[in-house]
Amino acid sequence: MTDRRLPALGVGLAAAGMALMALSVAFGSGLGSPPRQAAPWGFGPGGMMGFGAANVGAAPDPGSPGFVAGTTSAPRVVRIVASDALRFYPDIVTVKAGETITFEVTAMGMRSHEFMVGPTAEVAADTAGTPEVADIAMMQTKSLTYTFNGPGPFAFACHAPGHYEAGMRGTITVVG
Ligand SMILES: [Cu+2]
Repeated sequence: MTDRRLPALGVGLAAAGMALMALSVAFGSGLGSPPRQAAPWGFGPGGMMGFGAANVGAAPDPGSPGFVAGTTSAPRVVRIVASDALRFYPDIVTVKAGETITFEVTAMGMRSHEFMVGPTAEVAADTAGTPEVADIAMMQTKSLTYTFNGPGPFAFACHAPGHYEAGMRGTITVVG
């Protein structure tokens, strides 16, 4: 598999981008968030970089204009793409201390994935009882809601066989 990683990455990103456009159309007006003026990723030169860094969530991050902290009764939605290249986009999510986040995780490609979130050590060890959604199949979206109490550190990961080892993980940055 290693020798196929690079071409697979390009194809996976292109497919993910196109599918994200469809997602944006489908969900762009949901949840009372401000309407998007434009897709936050690009297809032109540098598009891959822009895509990787883009906030594909439905709502502004902490520190951004319009940010509203998620609560247990009204979680903030963060959308995560799980790619065939065994990566999450974005792979860094910023939350406010104490925030409740609903992760909407889409398997953008042929592979099935899992999404686990919680304290970094437990996520790294795949500890039983750590919040997780499993068997996110091709083009399927599953949701997981989690409240980030305490200073962390927190992380998320896919523990489908071989995926974590290949680097399919992300970090949560908690801000005060
Ligand atoms: Cu995976």
